[in-house]
This record gives sequence, structure tokens and C-alpha cells, in this order.
Amino acid sequence: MANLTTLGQFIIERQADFPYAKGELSRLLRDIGIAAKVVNREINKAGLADILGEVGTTNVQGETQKVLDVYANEQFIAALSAGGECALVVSEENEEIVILNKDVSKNAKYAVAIDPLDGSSNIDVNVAVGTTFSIFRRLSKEGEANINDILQKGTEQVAAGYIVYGSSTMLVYTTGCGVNGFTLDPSIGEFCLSHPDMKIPRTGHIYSVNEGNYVHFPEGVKKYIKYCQVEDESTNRPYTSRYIGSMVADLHRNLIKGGVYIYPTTAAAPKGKLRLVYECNPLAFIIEQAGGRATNGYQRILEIDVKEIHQRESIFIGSTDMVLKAEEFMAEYS
Ligand code: AHM
Ligand code: MG
Repeated sequence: MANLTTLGQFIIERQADFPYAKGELSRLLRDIGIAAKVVNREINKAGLADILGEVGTTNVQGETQKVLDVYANEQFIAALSAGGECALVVSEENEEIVILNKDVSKNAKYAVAIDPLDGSSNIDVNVAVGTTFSIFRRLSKEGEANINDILQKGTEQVAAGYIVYGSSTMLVYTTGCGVNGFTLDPSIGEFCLSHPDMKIPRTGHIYSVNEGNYVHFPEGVKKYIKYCQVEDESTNRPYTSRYIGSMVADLHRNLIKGGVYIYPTTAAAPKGKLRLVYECNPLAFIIEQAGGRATNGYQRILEIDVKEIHQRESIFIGSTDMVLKAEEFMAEYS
């Protein structure tokens, strides 16, 4: 126990790393950590408690919501509201922006985008799911927050992270000064620093893509997949294919082991499936801070113009050399 650093301690110790070191961002991150623990507790009870199954309502993307999606959404928004630092939330589960802390005396300075429970189709089969979050300093200086506060490019994020609810539960975040990972110790109910200064290997041999969609992929992606499968000793090919169907879990594995995750355009998702604001941007910030690369095959994810809160984008993210190789195929064939 001697060298244990909890998330709370770490955030305070590293406050000087924050662009605005007044403690507000620290409190916001702490609030997210608290909500993560509550959501984790419910996820671990899934199957025991009568909480599994569909609510019956559909979210903005027309997908049926599961009870835990709704629960996680409520928990994160409640924590952000109670903390007082967050003026606006965008969530995958809410069609419109959610305005919080209207009381001007609170002077809430941040806008947060979340996917409260990503990969939720995996819950009822006991497979890892995740939360992603992206934090911006709001642009409007006073009064009620507005949508422009969140329609900022990914480069403007002041912090971002994810929680992976897997064989253990981890919270990984960045404030632009590297990436640190914390594992939840259920015996003391604290996230403890377990993965300091995470770096993604420059290259790897894992590729993660839903190959069932192969026929609908752009030619460049098809050619890259074939490249991954060709035998070549000098580059350690053929690579290994790993696809969980929970982006956070796929990305977390690739961050540690080295690899690339691709969700390109398909016939069903002509602009890509994943959402720029609360899925691609936070994960791109993390991966870049860990030394990796994240693009849409042509352009850096963090520099893409954000026009609407549920905007979709294709994504190529992971070990720098692997993403660069995939981009070469995109440039040549797509
Ligand atoms: P969701 O936000 O509805 O859960 O969708 C996002 C998820 C990602 O976590 C995952 O990588 C991807 O969708 C899987 O999609 P597919 O089943 O089309 O491969
Ligand atoms: Mg999602």
C-alpha cells in the first residue's frame, strides 16, 4: 500500500499541468471518477439485478436503449451537474445539448461531451464496455452556455479520457501532458495509478476492424486489410485480427500492445459510424498524447471541423506506423 496513488491525489498533485490551474478542472475530473465508480457498480450487477434489457425507447441514432445506457447517462450528468463546474453536456443518449448550472453565481466554465456507455450491445453477453469523455473550456464567458461551447475542434480539448469496464475497471485520461491510467481497486473503492505515462508502441501486429463489412469498405481499407494478412517476416506479418466491438476496449488493448483500430465508411454508415464529438475526439487526444496517430484516413481527427453534436466520422487510430501505412493505401486506392 506504501506507494499507492489514488486518482484524487494524482489530480491534485498534477494540477499545475492543467491549462487553467484553479482547481475547477480537477473537480470536474474527480466528479467523472465518482460517476464511473457508480456506473461500474451497476455494470457488475448486470444479470443479477433486474436491470438488463431494453428500455424500449430509442436514442437519436435510432438504436434501442438498454437500461444501463440510460442509467450511466443519468449518473454522469448528475455528477457533472452536482459538481458545479460543467455548464453544458453533450451525450450520445441526448438528442439536444443539456444545459447545467444555469445559476451564474456558479460560473461553470466547462463543456463536456460523453458517450456514457459505449459498446452497450456487449453488456448482456458479459463483454467489456466503456465510457468516453471530452472536456472543453466553454467559449461563452457568461450567461447560459450554448451549442458553440461544444462545437470546438478536438485540438481545443483541455482534457479527455475513457473508462473501460473490463476484467478490471480502468480510467485513463490526459490533460495534454501525457496519459495516465488508473485501475479501480474494489476493496478500497479507489482508482489507483497503475499505468503511469502510457505510451503506445510505434508499431504493432494487431488490426481491429469489423471485417464483416469488408465488401462495403473503401478500396484503400480493403487493400490495407490484405496487406495485414500477407506473410512477411521482416514486418512480422500476417498480423493478428482482434475485434471486440467495444471501441474503448479495442483501443485500450491496442494502446498497451500496439495495433490499429479502423472504422471506415460503409454502405450502412456512409460517413462512418463513430461520433466525432464524444467518441473520436477524446480517443484521438489520448492516442496522440500516448505517441500514436488518429486520422480519418486523410486528415487528423483533432483538426476536423465540428458542425453538429452527433456528427459521424471514419477513424484510423493507433500505432503511428500502422496508421501511416493504412493512410498510404487510402491515398493510393480511395
Ligand atoms: P455504440 O456507441 O452504439 O455502442 O456504437 C459504437 C460501437 C463501438 O464501440 C464499436 O467499436 C462499434 O460500435 C462496433 O460497431 P459494429 O458492430 O458495426 O462493428
Ligand atoms: Mg458509442
